[in-house]
Amino acid sequence: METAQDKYINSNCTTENKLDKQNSKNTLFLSSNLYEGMSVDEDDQATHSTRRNLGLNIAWRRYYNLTAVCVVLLCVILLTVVTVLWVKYNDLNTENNQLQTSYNNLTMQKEQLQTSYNNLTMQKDQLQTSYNNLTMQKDQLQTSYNNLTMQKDQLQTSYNNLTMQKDQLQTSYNNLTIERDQLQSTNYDLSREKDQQEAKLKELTKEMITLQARYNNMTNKSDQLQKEKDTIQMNLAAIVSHFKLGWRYLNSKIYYVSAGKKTWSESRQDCRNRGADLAVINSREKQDFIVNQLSNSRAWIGVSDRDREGVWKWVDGTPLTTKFWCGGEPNNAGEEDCAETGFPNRNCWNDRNCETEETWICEKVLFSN
Ligand SMILES: [Ca+2]
Ligand SMILES: [Ca+2]
Repeated sequence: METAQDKYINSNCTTENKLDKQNSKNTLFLSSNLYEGMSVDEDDQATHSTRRNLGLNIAWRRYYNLTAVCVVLLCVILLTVVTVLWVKYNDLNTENNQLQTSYNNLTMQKEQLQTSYNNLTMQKDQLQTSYNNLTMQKDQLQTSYNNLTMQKDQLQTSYNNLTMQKDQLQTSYNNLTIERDQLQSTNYDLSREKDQQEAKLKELTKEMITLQARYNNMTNKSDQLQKEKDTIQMNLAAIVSHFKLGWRYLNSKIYYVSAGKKTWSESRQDCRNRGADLAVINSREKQDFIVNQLSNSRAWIGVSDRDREGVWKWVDGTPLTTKFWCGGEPNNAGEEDCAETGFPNRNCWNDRNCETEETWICEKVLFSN
């Protein structure tokens, strides 16, 4: 694209070419006139050389003068034209310089404007970005504002409810204050009564502790009595059940007198089969009791010297300390290693052969004392 500077330069070149052409035309015009005048003078000289030599010097002189005048005029005209052209050239040059200066100024202004335009464009982009950001922030703030407005409405509602509740509580507080004052007026009397009641309560508490201790003791005794009662009932039931089977009771033990007769060993085995053993007689009371149960019949008891002659030992492993031997017994007459009792009208023992068959008496511990 052709710039303004290029157009200006072309216009100056065109102007300069026109001036050169005009000068060339003027020069050719003057030269043609000069040559044309000189050709006429040569023809006159060739054709009328005789006339010129003879007397036409006046005409030649006139022509010469005329030519000189013409030359002078031409010089004046040329000088005038050159002067005018010089003035115009200077004017054009001055104008050209002014235009060049204006062009430079305009170029500089254009560059400044371009720079300003670029800056403004950049600022505009920045402003557009800022505007977008501000728009987004504004939307967010609008959303926050709407949320805060909704929360504010909710808080306002809550505040109104709380205010109403506060008024109700204030009313209740006032009523309670009145009641409190009334209660305080009677508090003194109640305090005195309370002190008296507390004193009574302490006494009652002591009595209650004492009674509680007595109650606990009674309860323990009651429990013990209940246990004893249960034990007695259980033992009584056991005694009754054994009594129905022919057993008899004495001091926590029961005794059974057989209906048939066996040797000492068979008799002991029968007692073991009944959960008992042959009777161990270690007291007068038991001796008398057993003899009474036998009704004057002889029966095996649980003592022998079968392991070692002369060393009598009970079936429970205890040694023989309390003895109720009849007079002269034990005499081991014919290898007698087992003992019997229940002689008619004789409350004593006799040693006898163990293989003899006779009645026996069993003893069972029913319960421990
Ligand atoms: Ca013996
Ligand atoms: Ca004997």
